[in-house]
Amino acid sequence: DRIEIEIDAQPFAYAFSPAASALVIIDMQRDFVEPGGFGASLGNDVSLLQAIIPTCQAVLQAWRAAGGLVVHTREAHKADLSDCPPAKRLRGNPSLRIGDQGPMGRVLVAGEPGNQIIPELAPRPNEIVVDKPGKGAFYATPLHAMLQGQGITHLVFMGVTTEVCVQTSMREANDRGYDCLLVEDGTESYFPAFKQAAIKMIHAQGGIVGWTAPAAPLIAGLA
Ligand code: TIU
Repeated sequence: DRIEIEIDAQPFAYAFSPAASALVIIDMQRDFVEPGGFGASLGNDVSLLQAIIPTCQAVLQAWRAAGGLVVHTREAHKADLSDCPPAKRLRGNPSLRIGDQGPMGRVLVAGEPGNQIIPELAPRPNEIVVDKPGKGAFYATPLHAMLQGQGITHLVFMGVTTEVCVQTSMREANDRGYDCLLVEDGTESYFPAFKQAAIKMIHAQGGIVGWTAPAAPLIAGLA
């Protein structure tokens, strides 16, 4: 399992071995992708995010076929909200606050219907699911220790939203020494201009945060 795959990416080619890499799918939960959840409560049009689901499915299928580790994250708080800072809960003027009862259960609370990964990308029993109280996947979670325990050095990111939880997680990962690739058409924002800007920020300055590439060369490389 030392095979190295090299794919065309920005700002230069990205090389990884599936055995030392994880696919990290950020927050593809109903709260952000379906009407009535947290994303919608903030005033966003969630249909934009639904468009990436087929691409995410295709990458996930190729990754699983190559035998790579898969990590799914969920932005999730404990039922007593002890891990939700008041600053996060009280900011702004959402129609529903974190912990409030909404159409898909309590907003952004672990175990509620809205907090589940969408069925199209449902985790398998052998895959890691990380509940994260912050925007970043490494803050207050066991993710880094789990990845280190499995010898993971490279992370391929997909999910939502590009400039919030995906970019925050990728920056956290970069600072922890991982070589990170963002799948450009496997991520989306409620603000298309922010997605484009985030992609440019990540690979500017010689890959200051990492690499970006479309799904097609990644899928071809894994085949
Ligand atoms: N609001 C928004 O764009 N995103 C979040 O609150 N969480 C994630 O990105 N997952």
